[in-house]
Amino acid sequence: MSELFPEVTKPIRYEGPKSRDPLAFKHYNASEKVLGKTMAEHLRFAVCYWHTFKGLGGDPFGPGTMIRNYNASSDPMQVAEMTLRAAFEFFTKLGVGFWCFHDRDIAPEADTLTETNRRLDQIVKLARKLQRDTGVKLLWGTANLFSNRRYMAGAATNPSPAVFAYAAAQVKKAMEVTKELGGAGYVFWGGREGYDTLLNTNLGRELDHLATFLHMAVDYKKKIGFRGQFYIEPKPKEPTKHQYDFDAAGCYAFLLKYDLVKHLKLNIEANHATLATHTFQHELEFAAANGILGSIDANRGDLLLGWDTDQFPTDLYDCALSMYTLLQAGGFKTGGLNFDAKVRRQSIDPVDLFHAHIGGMDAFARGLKIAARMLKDGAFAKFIRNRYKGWDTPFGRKIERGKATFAELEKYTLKNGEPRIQSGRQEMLENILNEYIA
Ligand code: XUL
Ligand code: CO
Repeated sequence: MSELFPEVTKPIRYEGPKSRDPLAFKHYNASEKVLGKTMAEHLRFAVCYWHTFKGLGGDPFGPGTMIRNYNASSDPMQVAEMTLRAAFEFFTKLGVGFWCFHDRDIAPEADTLTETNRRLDQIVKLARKLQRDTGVKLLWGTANLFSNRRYMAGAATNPSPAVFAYAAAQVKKAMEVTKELGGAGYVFWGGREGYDTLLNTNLGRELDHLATFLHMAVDYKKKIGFRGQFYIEPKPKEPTKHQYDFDAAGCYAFLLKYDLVKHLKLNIEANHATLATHTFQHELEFAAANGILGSIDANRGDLLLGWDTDQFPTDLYDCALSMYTLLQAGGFKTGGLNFDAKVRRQSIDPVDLFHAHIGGMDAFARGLKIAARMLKDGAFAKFIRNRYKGWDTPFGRKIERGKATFAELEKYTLKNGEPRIQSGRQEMLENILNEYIA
């Protein structure tokens, strides 16, 4: 097969901020060190298979617009192989270290589970070879438990145990192939786990089933010796009206209630955060504060569109603030920045995929450098420390340790009267932030 990306004759290089070449990095310099680690080590970029190679620009008003040469066959397995080869050509030319996939992205579903699994094995064999040849690694794998009509009412939260069982069989296999490909993680995104109307839904029972499902996955993980990290990916709505893994806080409560918190971390997606009317940084900060920040699906939404538009990240504030939270949390361990993002429907050329990813990688590289400077200077940290300094006095510490009583605090207040209050200095801090972004 001819190359998919003949326009890109050589790997994308770092040329620095003065470069005007649209096919060069201006800020992402893989081997450049920031706070003691290379940018590649910090950012751990991954390309997602579903949008980048399987998405062709279809929307509710019309079919795909993009014609790709790897789809030019009537044999679905030949298409699968050609797509995989094209994907690895893309990864190597772009210079990313990782990829992510759903089982059904890489191998098409057949009429029976046996045949479907055989197809998957065939493709995974090729993926193993391509990973070995190129050095590209698997950040995480996952199962598509939402496209097939059997999952219309959910997978682990389906009213039918037979559908639950099908989903279990599918996840079992997806975990096996993720292990085989050396995946650093495995993601559970809610898919259709949620409801469209409570008139037909037993919410409590469905949540119990979801927890049972995840416990079975934890058991199987141990059984096969898969050492990758499990993640759950919050999303508040779409495709269902209410997704159970609504946001980071909702997921945390669920994990705590069902004793799963030591087994799963979160995969935070920027556009899912905004759908939940949170900022991206809020979701990361909440996860970090509770020790469950795992990985990131990098993208952005559109303020004027209320759905998961999955656009490529370009907002420097978002990139800087998210990296600031990540750096303070100690950076990625098993996770990375997976571009769960798609080019717009009119961006029909294969080269558009390069522009999109180069832009996203440059935006996060800038974000990383800005965040590193913010961290080094310590301006915000110092301000925050000072704002809470009352808690470092013997009086504050006693309350924090849970050693004070209401009666004591009443006595203190009667004696000391009205507390002195201080400005939050938001505008000053925002001005300081702007100086870092510039
Ligand atoms: C859907 C979404 C998924 C997950 C993987 O909104 O983000 O692509 O990341 O299933
Ligand atoms: Co995602």
